[in-house]
Amino acid sequence: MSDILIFGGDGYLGWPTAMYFSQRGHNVTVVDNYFRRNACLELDTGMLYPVPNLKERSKLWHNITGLEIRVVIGDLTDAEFTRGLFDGRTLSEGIFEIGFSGIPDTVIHYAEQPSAPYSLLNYKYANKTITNNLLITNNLMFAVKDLNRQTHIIHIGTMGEYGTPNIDIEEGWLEIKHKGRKDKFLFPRQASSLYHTTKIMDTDLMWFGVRTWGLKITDLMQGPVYGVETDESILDDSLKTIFNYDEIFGTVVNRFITQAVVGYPLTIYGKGGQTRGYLNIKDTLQCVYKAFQSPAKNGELRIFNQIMETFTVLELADLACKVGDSLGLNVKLQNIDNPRKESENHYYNPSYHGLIDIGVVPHFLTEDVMADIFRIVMKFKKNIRRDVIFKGIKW
Ligand code: USQ
Repeated sequence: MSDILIFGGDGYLGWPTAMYFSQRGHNVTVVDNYFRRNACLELDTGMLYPVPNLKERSKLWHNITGLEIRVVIGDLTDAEFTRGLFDGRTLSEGIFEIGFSGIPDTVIHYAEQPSAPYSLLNYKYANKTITNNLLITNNLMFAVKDLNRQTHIIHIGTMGEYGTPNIDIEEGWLEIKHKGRKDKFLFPRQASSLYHTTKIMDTDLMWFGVRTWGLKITDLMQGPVYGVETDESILDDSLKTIFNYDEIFGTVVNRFITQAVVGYPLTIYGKGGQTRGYLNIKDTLQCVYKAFQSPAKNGELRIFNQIMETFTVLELADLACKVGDSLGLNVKLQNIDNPRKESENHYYNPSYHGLIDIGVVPHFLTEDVMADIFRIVMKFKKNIRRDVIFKGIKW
């Protein structure tokens, strides 16, 4: 049994990850300051269904499974608060119950502002994204450096760090030959949003920590995630993760399904040739778990590309159309002027075998899998707000 700290335990991926680890017998503590919920409220993004707060979710989880997920509410940009999670102070202040050693074996770091459009709303949201994301990563790094260098950090990066270069994308590293000599460097990064740029900066911070202090870190370069249910959330409707379909926090597959359900023509940005690597939310959990089971070594920044298959936006729209029609919906598509600055027709050939090599078994986006997500969204059709689907936040 391991002590696992999950930073950002209230988010789309954080809460399902907490249940996944708890179900497998680990001592799980989630930390969150409700950044995402508050941002949804502030920006009036709407949600498919209401989600109980962390304490309520944890109580429900305990009632159903007999297992305990500890909850700490606090702001990880505060270095003292973060350090308290590693040196037993928080324990002595009575936030943790007996059982938590105060020395986590693994920290899973999801506590970041995850939306590209949010980061480009205006300079204030750009600043919030930069300060939140970089301070939390830096606080975590220093806490581990000063208080326990055996803690394995699993950080969620993004495939967006690489952008869409005209060469094959490797898993994190590239060997370069130059004037008869060679060396290995981080793969060139060129993000197309400020949010994605903070993830590049995270990687740079962590690479510094690994080189200088011998920290052990896994950085998972994740593509856009889709889906709702996991094997744990199906135990009760109120254990479902937060599901956004709005322009700011909704990712494209979840958005297209929701749009199809309410008869809103699918919002294909530009030509729709943008290709990305996608994964089911169930695979995020699997990938993080496998990375935890076979940790990086001290002095290693291990990078995996966390995607299972690639699609263009058009391919996703066609799939949503086909599946929606088979469920009796009349799905329409529309090409709208792309509010983002991104290539709409580009080379894309990322490598992504590292996670498979350590045992991940992918779920693919088949018609059946998409139909299951459609059925869940259809159950909540009355909650879907058309006015939050497209606002046109420009880069
Ligand atoms: N897109 C549309 N129509 C829409 C929404 C999106 O055509 O209504 C297009 C976008 O222009 C983009 C693609 O679909 O080309 C993916 O967009 P997205 O909003 O699903 O994903 P993105 O903004 O890239 O960000 C999401 C997560 C982020 C994560 C990233 C992985 O929000 O946290 O890091 O996926 S990746 O894209 O690989 O960088």
